Amino acid sequence: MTKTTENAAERGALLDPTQLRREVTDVVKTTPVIDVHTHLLAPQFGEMSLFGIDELLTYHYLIVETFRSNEIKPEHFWRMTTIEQADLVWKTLFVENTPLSEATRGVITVLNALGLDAETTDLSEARAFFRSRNLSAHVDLVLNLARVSDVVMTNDPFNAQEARVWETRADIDKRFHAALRMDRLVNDWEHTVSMLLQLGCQVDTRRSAKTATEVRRFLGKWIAATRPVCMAVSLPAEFKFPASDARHWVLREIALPTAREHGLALALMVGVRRGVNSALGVAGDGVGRADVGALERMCSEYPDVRFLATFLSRENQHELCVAARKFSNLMPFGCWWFLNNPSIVSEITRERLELLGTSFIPQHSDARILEQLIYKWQHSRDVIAESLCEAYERLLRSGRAVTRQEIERDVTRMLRGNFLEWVGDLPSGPLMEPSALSADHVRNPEETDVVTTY
Ligand code: FIX
Ligand code: ZN
Repeated sequence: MTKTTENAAERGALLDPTQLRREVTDVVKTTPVIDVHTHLLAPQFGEMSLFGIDELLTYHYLIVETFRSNEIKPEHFWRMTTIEQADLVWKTLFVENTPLSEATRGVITVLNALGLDAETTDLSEARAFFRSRNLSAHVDLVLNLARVSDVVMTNDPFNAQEARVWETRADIDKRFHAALRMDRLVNDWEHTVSMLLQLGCQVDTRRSAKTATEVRRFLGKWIAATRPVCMAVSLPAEFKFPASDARHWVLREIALPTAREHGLALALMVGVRRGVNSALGVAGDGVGRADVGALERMCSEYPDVRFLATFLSRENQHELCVAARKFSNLMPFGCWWFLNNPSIVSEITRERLELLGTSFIPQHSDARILEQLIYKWQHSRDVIAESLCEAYERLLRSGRAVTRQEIERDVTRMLRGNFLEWVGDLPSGPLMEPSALSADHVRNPEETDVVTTY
C-alpha cells in the first residue's frame, strides 16, 4: 500500500474506479441545477409560457430538420396552424425517419419521461395528456424530473405583452428569475430609438450623453420592476471591441454603466449570424467564428464588471478557456445552441476541465418549451458525468483519490456555485409595486407591442 492509498482509505476516498464512476454519476444526476439561460417564462406569463407536445414539435431546431427531409416550402409551412405543423414534423422526423438527431432524440426522452408512447404514429394521446395537466403541478413535475431548482428567463424590456404581466402580477413563480435582455438596444439602436420615443423617453438618434442617461433611467425602472439576476446580450460573429459603431456606444455608455451601477453581471453570447436564411424566421440564424480578443479587451477595461460568456463557434472554445485563465472576471458558460450535442458538449467540457478545473458553468439549456428542460438536462448531465469520471479516474491514476463529499463540492460549484458567485443571492422577495412600469408602456400599448424573438 502506498502512502497515498493509505491516506485515501483513511479519508474514505474512492479507490475503486467502478465505485468512483457510480458515485460521480449519481452526484451529477441528483444535484439541483440553476439553469442560467433559457427562453422560458413563468406560468404567470400566460400564452407566452410555452409547454406541450405541439410546442415541443414546432421548436425551431426541429422545423429546420423537417425542411431537410420534407419538400414543403417554408412559406407554406408558416401558413399552417401549430397543430398542422406539429403533425407534419412528427410524420417527417419521427415516423418516416428515425429520430437520431439531438433535437429529435430530445422529444423521445421527454415522451418517455412523462410515460407517453414515443413510437406512436399519431399525437392524440400526447395531446390529451398535456390538455389534462394542471399547469402549476406540471411545472413542479417538470422541474423535479429535470432537477432544475431555478430558471433564468430572457426578458425583453421592449415587449409590451411582458411589461403588462410584470405590472399586474405580483405572484410570478419565484423559481423563475429575470434576465434583462439588451439585444434591441445593442444590436438595433436605430430602430430602438423610435420605440423609446414611443415609450415616452426623451431620446434622439444622436449618441448624446443626455440620451444615454435617459436610456439608463428606462433600464433602471425595468431593473427595479423585474429584479433581474443578470443582463444578457447576443453578439454577431463580427463583433469588435472597441469599435466606432452604435453597438459600441450602447455597450460603453448604456449597458456597461448599467451593469456597474446595479451590480449586475453581463452575459455575452457571441458568434451568431442572424438571418442567414431569413425565410426560416427564428430558425434561420447561423454561426460564425468570432474574435475572443474583443471579450478580453472588455474584461481588461472593466475589471469591476463580472462577465459570463459563451461562444457559438466550436473554433472559439479553446480561446475562451485561455481568456478565462487570464481574467478572473470572466466566467465561461454553456455549450450554446449548435454546440449542444453530446459529441461537442463532451469535447468542450473536457477541454474546460483541463484548463479551468471547476471554475466554469458547464451548461445551460436554452429551453424555449418547458418540457425541454427534461431532455436538455438529462442529456447534458450524462455527458458532464462522463467527462468528470474521466478526469477523476485520471487523477486517481496519478495518485489522488476523491471522496463523495469532494465530488459533491465540485459538482455543486459547477451547477450552482459559480453562477451564484457571479450574480449573488437569487431574489426571492416580492417584486416592486405592480403599476411601476405603466408610465413607460401605457401611452399606446398597441403601437409598442412587439413579438419577441428572444
Ligand atoms: O439569442 C439567443 O439567446 C439564442 O439562444 C436564441 O435566440 C436561439 O434562437 C435559440 O433558441 C438557441 O438555442
Ligand atoms: Zn438563447
